[in-house]
Amino acid sequence: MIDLYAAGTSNGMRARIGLEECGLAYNFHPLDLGKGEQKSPSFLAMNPNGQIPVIVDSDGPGGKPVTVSQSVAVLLYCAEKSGKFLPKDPAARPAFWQALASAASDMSAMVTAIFTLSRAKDQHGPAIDVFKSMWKNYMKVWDDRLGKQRYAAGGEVTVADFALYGVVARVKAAQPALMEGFANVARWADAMASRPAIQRAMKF
Ligand SMILES: N[C@@H](CCC(=O)N[C@@H](CS)C(=O)NCC(=O)O)C(=O)O
Repeated sequence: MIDLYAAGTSNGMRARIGLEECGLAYNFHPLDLGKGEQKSPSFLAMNPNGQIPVIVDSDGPGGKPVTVSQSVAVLLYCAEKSGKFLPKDPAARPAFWQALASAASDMSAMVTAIFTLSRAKDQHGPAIDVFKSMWKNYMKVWDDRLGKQRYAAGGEVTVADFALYGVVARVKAAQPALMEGFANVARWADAMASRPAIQRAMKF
């Protein structure tokens, strides 16, 4: 059995989407980040960074327990364990790696910067504008790509879609202006949102 420790943030959503989409049974342990539950000694023993998500699989590789943090590592763990959502064709893998890396680094970094600076007590207007502009540049590339192909890495759903959806869904809810003007991303996001596993995963 897998234990998932998460909250309803982009990274928490990613992990839960991975478990639901891959059909892996899990116990869900919601954490209240506002109360600092992610900094408790028992949680820090699982992830010294003090951040969600974390999964603990009592039946990991070789039948041994394993603890995994980092939302994209959790997605890849779920994909490998279930044999789903990783491209099998070697020719399709570079586009997959690229899509996953963009979602994991470019998109997540921009969202973290924008959300963190927006919440800060001090004014950071010019810095936020720089990050919003970078977000829009990345989104323009995603929008062009999703105008030519159905999913993040090509014609099939992969964990890159789940990584990207976690970020896009969170931004759409928290700062909808950042999603304006990207019709192809919006269409893709609607298709992702209609998946039953994603609907189950989003109920935090
Ligand atoms: N790179 C990590 C980032 C994890 C992360 O930033 N988690 C946030 C929520 S989205 C968190 O736990 N924040 C609470 C804190 O830092 O105290 C991942 O992808 O899992």
